[in-house]
Amino acid sequence: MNGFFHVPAFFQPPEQEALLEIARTVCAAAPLRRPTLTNGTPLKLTLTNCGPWGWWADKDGYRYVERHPTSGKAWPGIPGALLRLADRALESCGLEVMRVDNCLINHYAEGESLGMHIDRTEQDKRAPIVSLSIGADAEFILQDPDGAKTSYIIRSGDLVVQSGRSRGWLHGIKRIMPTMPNICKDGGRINFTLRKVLAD
Ligand code: MD3
Ligand code: FE
Repeated sequence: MNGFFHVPAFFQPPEQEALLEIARTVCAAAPLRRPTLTNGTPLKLTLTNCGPWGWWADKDGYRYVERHPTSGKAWPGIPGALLRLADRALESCGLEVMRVDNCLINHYAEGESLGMHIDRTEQDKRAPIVSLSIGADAEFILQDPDGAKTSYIIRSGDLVVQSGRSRGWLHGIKRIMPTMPNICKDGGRINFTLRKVLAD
């Protein structure tokens, strides 16, 4: 297998509400900001982070930083409930639990998207990535090295885990679909990715 797991309905509405509350709390301390490509083009999503390391992108490149780009404050800690969900997610896929030192929180408003890319900013490029989604449905595209694309509809409560070979594959969010009901009252989608950034 390629190490790609999509688990529909991995977590239920009460936990989805709990993740929404976590996103609100993190955003109050570390507001959502819009990154840019190195050429200055804004990305079609906003993001924030919790944990010792936070992903950020601007004219200086794609990297993990210890401080919020505009407030200059350290990122808030990763809530225990989120770390426990990551453990549960890895166990459910038969993977070893890992030390998580970043949670990237992506917010997609209606009409936003994420172009095809490979996640290679992490020092440890083999550690799995655990992804939890709430809010609107999204079309996710995964492309294998032969160029073959597979499309997945990712819904509120779904888990995606990237490990093994597919960890290094191109992927993106093609579109956010109008979704009712949607616990994100603005009609958007929030994706949490839990990562091990630093190698041991
Ligand atoms: C497949 N986010 O933040 S998460 C990202 O739903 C990102 O917001 C998407 O891609 C989102 O970088 C997808 C699931 C995911 C994460 C990493 C991957 C899928 C992946 C790395 C390689 C292949
Ligand atoms: Fe990615």
